[in-house]
Amino acid sequence: MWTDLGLNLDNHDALLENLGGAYQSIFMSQEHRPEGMGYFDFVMSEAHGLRIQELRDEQEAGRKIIGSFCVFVPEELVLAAGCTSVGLCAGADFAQEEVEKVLPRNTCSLIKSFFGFKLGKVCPYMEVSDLIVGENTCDGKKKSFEIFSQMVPNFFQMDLPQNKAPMARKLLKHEYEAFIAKLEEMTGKRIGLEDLKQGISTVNAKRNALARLSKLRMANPSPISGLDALLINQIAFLDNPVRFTEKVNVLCDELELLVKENKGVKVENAPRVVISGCPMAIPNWKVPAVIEATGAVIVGEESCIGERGQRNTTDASADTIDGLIDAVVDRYFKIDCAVFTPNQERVEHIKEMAKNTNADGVIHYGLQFCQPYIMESFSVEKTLEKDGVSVLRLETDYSQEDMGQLSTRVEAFVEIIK
Ligand code: BJ8
Repeated sequence: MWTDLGLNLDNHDALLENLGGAYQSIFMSQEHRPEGMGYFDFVMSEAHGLRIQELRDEQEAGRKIIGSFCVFVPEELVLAAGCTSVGLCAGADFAQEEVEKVLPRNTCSLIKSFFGFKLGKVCPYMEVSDLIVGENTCDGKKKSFEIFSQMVPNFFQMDLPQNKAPMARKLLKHEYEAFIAKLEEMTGKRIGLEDLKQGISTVNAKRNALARLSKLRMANPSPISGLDALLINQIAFLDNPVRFTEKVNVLCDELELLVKENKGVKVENAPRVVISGCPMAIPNWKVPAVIEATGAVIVGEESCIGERGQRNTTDASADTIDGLIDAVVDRYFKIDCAVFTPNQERVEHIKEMAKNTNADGVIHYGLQFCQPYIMESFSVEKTLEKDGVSVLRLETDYSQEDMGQLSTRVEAFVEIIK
C-alpha cells in the first residue's frame, strides 16, 4: 500500500519508529488512564495502517478524500458532498534540509513540517487525498501554499477574511460556495438539502461529544489528563466522524462515573492550567508533556485543535440550501483565529475558559516565527493579568533542543500558581 501511495519506505519507517517511541514514553507511561482511552490508543497505532486502508476502501467505493490544514474548511460541506475529510497539519520536523531549500528558515514549524512530510514522502493522508485545500490565513501559509500548490496535483485555494466586517462575511460565503462547486464538480453530484442537513448533524454530534469532554475536565480532580484530551482532539481530524463521536461519548460515560467517585488522573487540587495559542498537530506533544510532568493538569486547550476549533454547532433548522449555507458561514465566522484583526473575542474566550475550568494559570503557546499568535500573546498576557490570571508566554518549535529551558520555566510557573 505504501509503495502504491508513493511513500518513501525508509523515511516512513524512520518516522514511525520515532512516533512509536514518543507515544510509548509520553502516553503509555501515564497512570490512572481511563479505559476508554484504549480506543484512541488503537486509532493511533493504526493511524498509518488500518485507517489508511479504510480511506482507500472508501475511495474504491467512489468517495473522494479531502485533505485540509485549517478549521475554516467546513467538514459539514465535505460530508454533504459524500466525501471524507482528513487533517493534514503535521507536528514533527522532517526533511528539514530539503524544506529550507524551498522555504525561508524563519517559517513556523507547522508549515515547515507539512512541507517536510511532502518532500520526505512520509504522509499517507496527503498522498491519499483527492483534493488538498489550502487557506489564505497567515502570510506564512498563504505564501507557502503558492509553492506547495506546485508540489501536488490537486490543490484548491480558499480565500479567508481577516476581519469580522459584513463584507468579510460575504467573502467567506463566496468562498464556501466556490468550495461546494469544486466538490460537486469532483463528485459529479449536486449537494441536496438532506445531504447538507446530514453533514451538519454528523459534525454537530462530534462537536457536542467534544464539548461534553471539555465540561468533564472542569471537575477537580480532572478525570482525564490534558495529554489524553489533546490526543482525542487531534484524532478528531483523522478518524471516521460517526465512530469517533460514539467512542468519545463512551469515554465520557466512564469519566462521568469517575467524577462522581471523585477519582482523577492527578491528585485533587493539582495546579490547573489552560493552554492557549497555536494548534498542536500529531505528534506535537512536547509542551503538554512538559507541563503535566510537573504534576499540573491541563484542563483546556484554547486552540484550533481544541476549544477554538470545536466550539459552536451549526444551526440545522433552515429549510433551504442557501439558508443552511448561511448557518455554516455563521458558525465558522465566529472562529477567533489570531489572523483576524481586531480579535478581542479571543481574549474574552480565554478569560471565560480560565474561569469555567477553574484554572490557576494560562500558558500561552506560540510557535516560533508565528507572528499572529506571538504578537497577540502580549495583549493576551496584559489583559488576563489585569484580571488576576497568571500567564506564562512560551515560544518554541518542534525541536527537542529547548526541553531543558522549557521545563525550568514551566516548573517555576507551576510553583507560583499552585
Ligand atoms: S484558524 S490557527 S488552523 S490558520 S502557527 S501556520 S498561524 S505562522 S495554524 Fe491555523 Fe486556521 Fe488560524 Fe486555526 Fe500561520 Fe502561526 Fe504557523 Fe499557524
